[in-house]
Amino acid sequence: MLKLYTYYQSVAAHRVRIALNYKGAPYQSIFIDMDHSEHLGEQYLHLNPEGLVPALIVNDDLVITQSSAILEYIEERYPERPLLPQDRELRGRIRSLAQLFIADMQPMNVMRVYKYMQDEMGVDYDKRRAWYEHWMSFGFKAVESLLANKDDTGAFCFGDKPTLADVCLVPQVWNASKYGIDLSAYPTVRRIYRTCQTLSAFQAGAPETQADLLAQSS
Ligand SMILES: N[C@@H](CCC(=O)N[C@@H](CS)C(=O)NCC(=O)O)C(=O)O
Repeated sequence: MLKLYTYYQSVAAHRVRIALNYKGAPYQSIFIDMDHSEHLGEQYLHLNPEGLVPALIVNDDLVITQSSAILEYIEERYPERPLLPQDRELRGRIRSLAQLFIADMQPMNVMRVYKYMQDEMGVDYDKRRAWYEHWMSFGFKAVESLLANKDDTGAFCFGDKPTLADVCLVPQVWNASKYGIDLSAYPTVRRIYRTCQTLSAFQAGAPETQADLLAQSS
């Protein structure tokens, strides 16, 4: 069975959980407590020397890191419920939007960057917060303009079925909502987010339903 090293609040792990659940792929979650720096412990660094979550373990020994590589692996291994369509050009556009979240937005919003800003550069909370708000608005503005009033935009980012783009949109919106970013200027983004939330795969991948969070409140 696949094993996923995950942490409930990790945006990158959130994407992977949604995809695994959408495919109905059996997997075991192994929780990494990032609040207590478990991702920087010797055991986890042995798996992923970058100390970043998620990591997927295949056949008990192969480690795949990088959420976009993991998503592509899942798509190839479980083609039955595709998250990428047959149409090559459309696949290119879906990957492009997915990368906007994976490669451009999320890296502006990671613990190690904030820690470095705070501990090594003396950047105070308000300035770190301004950085986060700036890059999230910058990203969501671009996403809204790519999706609003476009023929291809349907109930989801591309048409009426979820794709990798939706799998990547939802965790970034979840994160922004949790940290109080005003999303009112992005109605299409919010509408698609709400539609995704009605699907069981997205619910099962959500931070609120993860055992590591539930264990904290029990
Ligand atoms: N490019 C990586 C990024 C992974 C990443 O940034 N993970 C965050 C959680 S969302 C993390 O582990 N951060 C730990 C840290 O910043 O120290 C991917 O897409 O998998």
